[in-house]
Amino acid sequence: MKLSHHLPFRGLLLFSLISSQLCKICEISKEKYFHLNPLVSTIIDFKYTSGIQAANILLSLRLTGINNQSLDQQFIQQINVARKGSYLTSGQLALMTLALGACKNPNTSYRFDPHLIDQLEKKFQAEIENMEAHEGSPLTNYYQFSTTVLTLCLFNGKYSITKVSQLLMPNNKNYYFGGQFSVDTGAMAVLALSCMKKSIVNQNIQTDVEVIVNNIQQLVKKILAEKKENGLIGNIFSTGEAMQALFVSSSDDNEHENVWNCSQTLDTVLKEVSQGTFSLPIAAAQVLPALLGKTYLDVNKDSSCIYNSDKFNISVHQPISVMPTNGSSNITVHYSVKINETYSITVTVKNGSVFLDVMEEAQKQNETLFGFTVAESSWGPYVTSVQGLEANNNDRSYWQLLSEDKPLSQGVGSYLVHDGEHLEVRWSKY
Ligand code: B12
Ligand SMILES: *[C@@H]1O[C@H](CO)[C@@H](O)[C@H](O)[C@H]1NC(C)=O
Ligand SMILES: *[C@@H]1O[C@H](CO)[C@@H](O)[C@H](O)[C@H]1NC(C)=O
Ligand SMILES: *[C@@H]1O[C@H](CO)[C@@H](O)[C@H](O)[C@H]1NC(C)=O
Ligand SMILES: *[C@@H]1O[C@H](CO)[C@@H](O)[C@H](O)[C@H]1NC(C)=O
Ligand SMILES: *[C@@H]1O[C@H](CO)[C@@H](O)[C@H](O)[C@H]1NC(C)=O
Ligand SMILES: *[C@@H]1O[C@H](CO)[C@@H](O)[C@H](O)[C@H]1NC(C)=O
Ligand SMILES: *[C@@H]1O[C@H](CO)[C@@H](O)[C@H](O)[C@H]1NC(C)=O
Ligand SMILES: *[C@@H]1O[C@H](CO)[C@@H](O)[C@H](O)[C@H]1NC(C)=O
Ligand SMILES: *[C@@H]1O[C@H](CO)[C@@H](O)[C@H](O)[C@H]1NC(C)=O
Repeated sequence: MKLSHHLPFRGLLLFSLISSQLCKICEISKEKYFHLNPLVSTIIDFKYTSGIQAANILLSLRLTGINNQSLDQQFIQQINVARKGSYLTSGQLALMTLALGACKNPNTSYRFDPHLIDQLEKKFQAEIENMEAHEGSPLTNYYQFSTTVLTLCLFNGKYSITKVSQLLMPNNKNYYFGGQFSVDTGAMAVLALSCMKKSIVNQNIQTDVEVIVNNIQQLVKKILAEKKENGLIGNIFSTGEAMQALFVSSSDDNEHENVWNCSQTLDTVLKEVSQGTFSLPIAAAQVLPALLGKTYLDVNKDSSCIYNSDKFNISVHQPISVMPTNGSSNITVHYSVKINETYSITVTVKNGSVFLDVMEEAQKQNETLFGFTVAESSWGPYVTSVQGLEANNNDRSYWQLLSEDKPLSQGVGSYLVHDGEHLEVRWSKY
């Protein structure tokens, strides 16, 4: 009886071990490392980075071993300035903690600054309390909540495993923005849950493990359902973190290889790298670990990360190829602000302009209808108000960006506009 019960399980275990190894192979081969030069150059060009950008970058550099002591110090300094400066959200503090603690001895790493973990535990508690008081809505969002859990898990902070595994159920509304599953958010949750699963198994606590494994499997299904023909998962900016989630969960889902061709995804991402798609340092930092087969769970691997910066020509500045702009020509663009009514205008801007230039031109023409404000963020300018109407997390409102009625995957500071295009900012709920 016992034997027949155990045999199939052992077969399954063996199979899942093999499949997890197959998945690990999907990282860029050494001969192709030069493809990553534009990413690396963008990342270490740190002159204008904010604290949160610096955290994403340091984390990425340490995980991939593309740093040296002087670079390391520069980013640590920027992070410390940001920590002392303004109020930090849970996810911001979590990312800084991940970056500062990455690649240290796991037994001492969380002692690099004990206050960091204490503070993060408080941020976690505040997210929970907000969810309990406001119908399940976190203070920030589930991407940040998951990053916080992941960090507490990796550095032995305190959090309720039972609560988290209930909150990170795959049908939770916080995985969705405007009815659309957020791949970035789901991926971060899978990373957090996978860390939790590991620590539970290591401690031999069986409670909650079933819920956690089930959450991981369902979330991975949702992530894979967002895979496109060309191998991208969600969009180009979520693909790196989705790959991380698929790497760490491969042992929970043996069917990965049947539905996901990892090398196809890798090839497509590399093509986008060469086209300059990752011109924002934060975008480059988020995609880089996966391309080298690393995940955020490697942050406290036993060995400290290996320095291998000589593999890249990082001292050679090789700026990302930007589209040559035709300075002399002008283009005509249609722009609308939609609240309940639609207010439209046609403006002329220089060829090579971004969405923000169009908004500024429209504002010049009629301040009442097209006046707007932005706030600087790690991804560039974020539109906070139009016509004086302010976006607000508490009622899940935001200004959505669209072109030809389709949501954009870039912000107003990055999106290049085309002649004759119809652009819109729409008052929306997520
Ligand atoms: C949560 C989230 C949102 C929320 C933000 C509010 C909230 N409740 O937190 C909502 C749904 C409103 C949102 C809106 C948009 N988002 Co968004 N968002 C995210 C997500 C999943 C997590 C952000 C986060 O918390 N990061 C962690 C914290 C620690 O960092 P942070 O810098 O403090 O985070 C703030 C900024 O990221 C800002 N923010 C969020 N999205 C965007 C987008 C842009 C362009 C800017 C400038 C800022 C910004 O809000 C965060 C919270 O305050 C990321 C995924 C990712 N990979 O980062 C996408 C992501 C950043 N968003 C993206 C996009 C495209 C948008 C929109 C432009 C979509 C659209 N078509 O309208 C709009 C922004 C429009 C505008 N008004 O300017 C892209 C950016 C890609 C790029 N190259 O620019 C990402 C990477 C998702 C993706 N894979 O496409 N977003
Ligand atoms: C680095 O640069 C040197 C000289 O410019 C070149 O020979 C070498 O192939 C480059 N290495 C990579 C990985 O790009
Ligand atoms: C961490 O501590 C454990 C238990 O004390 C020990 O077995 C392990 O070797 C240590 N790891 C490192 C990298 O020092
Ligand atoms: C996976 O993608 C690679 C690269 O695009 C391709 O060469 C290969 O044939 C694909 N494999 C399968 C099983 O589809
Ligand atoms: C570290 O890397 C930076 C950026 O590539 C380079 O300018 C600097 O000389 C390097 N420092 C050391 C000590 O190698
Ligand atoms: C705008 O510039 C791009 C790239 O330089 C060019 O291909 C395009 O024809 C230009 N459009 C107009 C209307 O001048
Ligand atoms: C483009 O627009 C600017 C400002 O309206 C104008 O000064 C310039 O002459 C225009 N250029 C062309 C080629 O039409
Ligand atoms: C730049 O614009 C001028 C005038 O509109 C046009 O003649 C020329 O072909 C354009 N060059 C490119 C590279 O698009
Ligand atoms: C839009 O119209 C609805 C119904 O008339 C109204 O309740 C709401 O306040 C309006 N929204 C805005 C932002 O003006
Ligand atoms: C802006 O548009 C409003 C509504 O159409 C109009 O009443 C106002 O006169 C316009 N202002 C300017 C400066 O054109």
